[in-house]
Amino acid sequence: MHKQISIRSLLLLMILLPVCLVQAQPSLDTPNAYSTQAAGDHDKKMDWWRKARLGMFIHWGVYAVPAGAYKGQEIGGLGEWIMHDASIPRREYEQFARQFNPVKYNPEAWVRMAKDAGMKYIVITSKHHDGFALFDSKASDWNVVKATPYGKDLLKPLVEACRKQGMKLGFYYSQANDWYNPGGAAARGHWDKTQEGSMDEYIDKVAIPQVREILTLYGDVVELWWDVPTDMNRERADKLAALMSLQPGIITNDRLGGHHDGDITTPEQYIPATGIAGRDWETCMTMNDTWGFKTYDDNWKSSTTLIRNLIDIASKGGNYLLNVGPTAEGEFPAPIVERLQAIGKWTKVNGEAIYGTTASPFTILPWGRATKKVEGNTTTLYLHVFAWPKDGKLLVPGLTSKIQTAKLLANHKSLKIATTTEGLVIDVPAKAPDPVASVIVLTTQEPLTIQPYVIQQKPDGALVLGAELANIQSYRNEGSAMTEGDWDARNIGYWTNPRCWVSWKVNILKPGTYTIKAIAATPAASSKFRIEIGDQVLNASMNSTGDYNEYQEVTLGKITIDKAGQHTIAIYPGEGWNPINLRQIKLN
Ligand code: FHN
Repeated sequence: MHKQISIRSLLLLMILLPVCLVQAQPSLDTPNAYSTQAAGDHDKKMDWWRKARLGMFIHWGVYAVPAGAYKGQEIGGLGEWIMHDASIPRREYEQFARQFNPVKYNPEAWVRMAKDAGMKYIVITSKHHDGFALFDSKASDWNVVKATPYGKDLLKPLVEACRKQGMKLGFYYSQANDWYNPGGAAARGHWDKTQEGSMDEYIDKVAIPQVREILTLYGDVVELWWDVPTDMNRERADKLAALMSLQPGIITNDRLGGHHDGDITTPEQYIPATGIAGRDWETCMTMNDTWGFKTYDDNWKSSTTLIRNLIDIASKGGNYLLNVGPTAEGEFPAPIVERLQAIGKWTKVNGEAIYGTTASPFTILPWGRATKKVEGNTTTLYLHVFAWPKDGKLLVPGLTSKIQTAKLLANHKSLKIATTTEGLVIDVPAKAPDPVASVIVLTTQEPLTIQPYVIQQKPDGALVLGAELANIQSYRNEGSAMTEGDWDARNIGYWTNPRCWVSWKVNILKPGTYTIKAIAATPAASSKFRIEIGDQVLNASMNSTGDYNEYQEVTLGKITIDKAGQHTIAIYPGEGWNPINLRQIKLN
């Protein structure tokens, strides 16, 4: 499992926070791309993207040559940040370009692999923070044609392959951070005199012409993926935003800076707990721990995790932009190919339950996720079952609408159903059709009625409140509480915002005084929070467990519940709160 939050993500949050504040009070005098469009036009523009659900991100550049090592030393962090992280002088970094010769580059094969995985669009880094352009730029010689032995534009054949295979293509462009072209920004300042210059000049002479190039030389560009708005004041951002008129229908993200919030919000390396209300959003994520290729990063997420992430994201109404970091020779590393194939195998059978669906109507499903489609007066619910029931009965808690049909998506076999006071019970075969996620399709002509999920106290008095059963109150883009990790070991993580809180609805059979324990982790010296049940409040705290991944059982104190029946148990950050990963609360 990956770390809860990296320093870099924190930096990004800090950079984005002012953007969020501006978003709360949109400026009316200077329109942004989103606000200039009528709602109907905007929906039309977003239509293909909302149906797509899965895309491929490609981070490729000169950094694939050092591939994470410099002067014989492994440089920690992200592969594409090596120039910055190892403070490599410009002249030395240029040597890597002289070795960048991707003779095995086969864009036809790349697009085929994306397509076979079920991906509907590709976004490639036309220029990353090292300033190196993958295209034949007239604005800077620091590009693949002029600075490498390969000498050919890398975007052109990709555009061609996408056109042939019906794949949509978008470009990532690092508009502010540029560690090569003079005047470009750098997160912790320049380390080489030759980087220095005027940022306004850099914007006018490099960024603007280059963005114009990528928007005019390559046909339809579906997405402009800005990244990291360091020092992007309103004036600089406005100039770049104005270029979007070169590609009517282009979708932009929220990372340009200035007052531009774009069309989509882009959680990085995490899945928001409850989606992002009122916004289109796209989680971008690596398959291991780096975007750009590193020879020694073997911390691969399993195919199961990636497929379940896709389902989780679709169930919250978002898109998944999954990253590939090709080698300097132009190949996808074998673990990536293997994962793309596994994703493709699953989407081939179950794509109907992903593409063109909308978010789940359920807040909590103890065994997996759901997606939905509405056509005319028919609602189709797709139940993605991760934890297949051992007793052959799948309870869909709280679902009381009359269901017309129930079948397995994999083989279209009908399933027997019964409506009970607890919800819909589906008779399922003993063995899951797919151990990763099996999809059951329900249809109804009735409006959906779903009762809230209530956790029942066990006959022995124990009450287990798992992360997967929590109602999570999180806030868009400000850091949020969310469940993450493997299905059987999930936690509420990224709980960086003290305004976020979590709760569980429970049914107490036996009133009494209970000891509350948590399974949790935090690297902070301590963290303080409040547990509330009705008017009972327990001020609790935990000490450091050493790391976000080091879970310990901690006793938090006692609380009295004096009445049987339904209660809400909530946890709020208190004075002295520090982020924690919370896997479980238990009352005994
Ligand atoms: O710094 C970059 C990073 O290298 C990578 O490109 C990611 C992808 O979303 N964006 C930035 C960090 O937010």
